[in-house]
Amino acid sequence: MAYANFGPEDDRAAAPSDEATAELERAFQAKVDAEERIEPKDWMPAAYRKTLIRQMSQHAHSEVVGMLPEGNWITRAPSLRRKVALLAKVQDEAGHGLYIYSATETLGVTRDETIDDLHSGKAKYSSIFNYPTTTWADIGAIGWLVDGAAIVNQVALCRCSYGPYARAMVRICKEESFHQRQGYEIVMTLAQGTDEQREMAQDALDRWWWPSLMMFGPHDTDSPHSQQSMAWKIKRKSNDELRQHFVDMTVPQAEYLGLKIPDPELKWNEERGHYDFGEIDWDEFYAVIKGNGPCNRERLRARLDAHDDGEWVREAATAHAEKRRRRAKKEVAA
Ligand code: BYC
Repeated sequence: MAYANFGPEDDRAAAPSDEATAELERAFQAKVDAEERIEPKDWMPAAYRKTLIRQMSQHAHSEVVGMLPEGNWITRAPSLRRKVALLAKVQDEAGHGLYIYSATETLGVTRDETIDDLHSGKAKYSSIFNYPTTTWADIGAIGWLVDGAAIVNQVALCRCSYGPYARAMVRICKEESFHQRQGYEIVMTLAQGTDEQREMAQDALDRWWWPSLMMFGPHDTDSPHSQQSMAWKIKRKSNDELRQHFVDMTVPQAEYLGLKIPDPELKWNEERGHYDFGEIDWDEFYAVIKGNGPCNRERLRARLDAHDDGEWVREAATAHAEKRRRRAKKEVAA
């Protein structure tokens, strides 16, 4: 169901004159510049709506696909306490996906449409979830680094100009901060453990560091959407600014753990007041987002199977809703 009573097609159907459209666009931009939120029933440029549908649906897909690498370890968590925390975290990610799918529906697309785009490979999801979780230390590294990077990105999105997205981010960030701490605590326990455990923690950091930096997207100079999204205040900080913030925040955390970030060029730059760091392997990034990462096929297969397996639930829910609707109609008639 779409909440808004207009969609991308209706923008065209309404077809105001060029002059009227220019005036609407001016008023829209003035509202954005005045830091007022755009709400679902407000007029918005078709391209703003399209950008939000793209980014928000891809964000929702990331939350849902993001359950898979960690879900892989629920049955093998090393203690009951770890299992309970991991289960809660993975369930939170499902909830995040659902809030963001709902927020995306306020833009006039249905959940079925956005999910079809994921299943057909048209819509992306975050590159990070195409890497395998081969040891328990990876669960720590995901919480610490992946949720850590997600928080940096999402705190900025709490001030996004589109109301439903910004509001969804507030709760999501609170939950992500629990996720980040549970991950950091796992890595800390390993880093303070036996030699073998310390090696596991270092190995996980070695494998997850660079993919975590890739989560922020291409350099600003290579990011086709950034300029417009910043002008519309969908994005508040650029990809490179957020990446730098993440590096600055995470290096002292690694130092505290006694772990080494796998980047020989990493160095504090007194003049800039930031860490300098090495270049990301952009060939790897683009291969992963084009569907050729280590686990892309496996992840999509798992989502397609889950969708097929859930067919009976959707059918039963629809039949139940239909029965209730018919019963309510009969009661009104009686
Ligand atoms: N992976 O012009 P750009 C979580 C694409 S889940 C894949 O900079 P934009 C969690 C980009 O889509 C939270 N694709 O784009 C869950 C675009 O392609 P399209 C995940 C990427 O949108 C479970 C093209 O590259 N967070 O926390 O202005 C367990 C050009 O890029 C990536 C979000 O989804 C990437 N890393 O900026 C644990 C955040 N980077 O769409 C944790 C919401 C770029 O034209 N999204 N691309 O085909 C955003 O903030 C922005 O969309 C991005 C990219 C910063 C990611």
